[in-house]
Amino acid sequence: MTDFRSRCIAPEPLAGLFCAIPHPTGVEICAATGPDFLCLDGEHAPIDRERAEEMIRAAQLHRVPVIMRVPGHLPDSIAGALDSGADGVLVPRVSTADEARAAVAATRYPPVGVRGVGPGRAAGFGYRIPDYLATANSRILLAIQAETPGALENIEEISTVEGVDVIFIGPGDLGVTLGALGPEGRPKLMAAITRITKVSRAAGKAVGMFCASPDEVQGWRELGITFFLIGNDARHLADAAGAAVARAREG
Ligand code: 3PY
Repeated sequence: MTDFRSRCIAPEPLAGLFCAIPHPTGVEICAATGPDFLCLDGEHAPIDRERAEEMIRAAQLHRVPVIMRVPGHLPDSIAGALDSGADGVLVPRVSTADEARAAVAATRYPPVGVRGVGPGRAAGFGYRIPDYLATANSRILLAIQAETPGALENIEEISTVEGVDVIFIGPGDLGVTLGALGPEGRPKLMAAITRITKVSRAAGKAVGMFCASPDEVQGWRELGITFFLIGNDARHLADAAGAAVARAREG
């Protein structure tokens, strides 16, 4: 079976979900629906290290690849997710090539990077360290988020950083940081997304996008985007619950 990182790089179209409910049950419910991957939201949801490990375990029970959005690009933000067994990380707010290179280094063992060796869950709690060390550098996915004016300006340099696999666009943050909000801001936001996508694809990187709704996917695919995160578990639950109650009240 082709590993998850190879499928992302190919790039194969992939549909994933954010998991923001900080509990393994939410992950199991999402995993049971058969997404291509899950992404635990360690940037915006209250997921501590121990809970992240339980959530990763829940995804793996269903053989669904799982990555974690970490709080930043430095090793102390990234090590815990990988040692807990995540298949990769999504790193927010990468605005320069130096920050992208720091993220690459944090996800790779020496001599390529600076990741520290630990007998964590990923390495069978020490039992499988040699196997894990031999394969981790080539298996771990690194997706970085382009969501700031700096990323837009520096995308030529960022997209050529070796070891970055996916450039993931955060349209919410990009819109806010560019001051491109609402219908009036749409042309500016679209121009920014188009530039990031075209430059990144020309550099051979896969491009990802957050979509609040699956209806957005087709349009982005036509632009060359393949790696999608469609909403999050909390929002899907709220939408379904809200719709059920409204429907019941209609009689
Ligand atoms: C954004 O839209 O800015 C995101 O980061 C999606 O989670």
